[in-house]
Amino acid sequence: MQRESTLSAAGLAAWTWVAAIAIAQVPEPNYDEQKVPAYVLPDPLTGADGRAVNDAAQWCSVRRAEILELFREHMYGRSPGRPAGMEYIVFDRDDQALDGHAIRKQVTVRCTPRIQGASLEMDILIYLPSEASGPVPLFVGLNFRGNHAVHPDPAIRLSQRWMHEDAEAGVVDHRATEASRGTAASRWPMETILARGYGLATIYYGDIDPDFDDGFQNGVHPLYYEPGQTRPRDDQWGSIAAWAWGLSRAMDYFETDAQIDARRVAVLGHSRLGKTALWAGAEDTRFALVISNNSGCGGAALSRRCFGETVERINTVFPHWFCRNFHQYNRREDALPVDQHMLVALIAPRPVYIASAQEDLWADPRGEFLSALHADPVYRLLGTSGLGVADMPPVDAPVATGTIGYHLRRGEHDVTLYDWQQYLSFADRHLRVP
Ligand code: GTR
Repeated sequence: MQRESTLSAAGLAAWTWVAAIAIAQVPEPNYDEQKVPAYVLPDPLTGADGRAVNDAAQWCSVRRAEILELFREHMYGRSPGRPAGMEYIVFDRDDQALDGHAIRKQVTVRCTPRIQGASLEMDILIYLPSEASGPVPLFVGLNFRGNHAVHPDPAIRLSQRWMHEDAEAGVVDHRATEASRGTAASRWPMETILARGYGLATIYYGDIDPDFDDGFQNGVHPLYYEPGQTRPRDDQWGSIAAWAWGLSRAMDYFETDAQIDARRVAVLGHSRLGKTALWAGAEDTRFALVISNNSGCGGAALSRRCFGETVERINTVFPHWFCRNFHQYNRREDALPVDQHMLVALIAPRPVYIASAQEDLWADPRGEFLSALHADPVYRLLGTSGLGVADMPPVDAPVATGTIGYHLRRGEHDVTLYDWQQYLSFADRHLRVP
C-alpha cells in the first residue's frame, strides 16, 4: 500500500530551527546587476572530447546524451524509468461537466515497481473540450494544493494527502478541507483553455512525493530502494526528478486514452514545478512542448549569475529537491559542468517557452532570458528558428514567433491569465494540426 508519513508539529519545529540556522549562514542574495560575477558558460556545442559539434546528427547521437547524463549525475539525479507494473483506474467520468462544456475524467495511476511490492497512486484530473471531434492536444502540469484546488467543480476528488499549511487556502493540519476547493483556480483558467480547443490535465505533486525533507522515507523513492538501501544514492533522484517522473507516468496514461493526442502534449509548471516541467521535458521527449513559468534557480535561470536565489541557498532550504551531488556546487557554480541554458537545449528541437515576471527578482528574470538566448545556437543547429532576438525584450512584449518563446510579464511570482494567453497562442503555432 501507499506509504505516507506525516511531519509532526514537533518534527516540523525542529526542522524549522535547524533550517533557520543553516539559512542564516548563507550570504544575502544579490539583486545588483553590477555585482553579478564574471563567468564563462560551458558550451553546449563543444563535446566532452573538446571537439566542436557542428551538425544535427552529432548533437542527436552524442552530445545531447552527454549533457543529459551530466544533469542526471550532478543535479537532478537518476530516475528509475517506467515501472513494470502500471494500472489506470478511471474512477470518474462525466461527459456533461462544467455545464456541458467539458468531459471530465479522474484517473488513478497505480505504479507497482516490484511484484507484490508497495505501490504509488496518483490521481490525474482531466478536462477535455466536449465539442472536440478527435483526439485533442493537452496541457499537463503538476499543482501545489490538490486537484480540487484548480477548479470549484464539486465532483473533483478532495485530496487526502499531506500538504503545506495554508489556512487561507483551506489547508488545516496539513490536510485539505472543503474550503480549499477552487482556491488555485486563478492559475488554471479552465474555461479559456477548453474554449481554445485544448484539454488540461493536472496532478497534485504531493501524490508523487510530499514536499518536505524527510530523508526520502515517504513518496515514491522508497519503492525503488534495493535491499538495505535507506535513501537515494548521491546520483539518484531528488524530489524534482521524482515529480518529473510522475509527469512521465501521466504521459504513459495519455498514450492509452483515445480522446487525447499524446503527440501533442505540452508540459508546464510554475516555480519549483517549472523546474520540474523543464526536467520532465529534458528526460522525456514525448512531451511536444515545454513551458517554464517563473522557474528560477535550478530551472531556467543561469546558476553562474548568482542573482537572487543561489545554488547554496536552494540546497540549504530544500535539501531534498536535487540529488546529493548537487550540494558539492554550493558557492562553486563555476565548477558545475553544466548551466541551465543546456537544460533548455535538451528540449531542442521541440518548442520551449520561458516566462519571467518583472518583480520576481528571486528567480532572476534576466538569467532566465539568458538561458533561452544561449540555448538558441542548439535550436538553430537543429534547423529551427530558435529565439530570434539578441536582447531581452521589454516588459509585456513577448518574443514568441520562433521555437523558443520568452516573456517578461509585469507583476509578481505567479501564473496569470496573461501567461496562459501567451502559452495558448504559442501552442496554437506549434501544436495545431495544419
Ligand atoms: C521558493 C524557492 C524557489 C521557488 C519557489 C516556489 O521558496 O526558493 O526556488 O521554487 O519557492 O516553488 O514557489
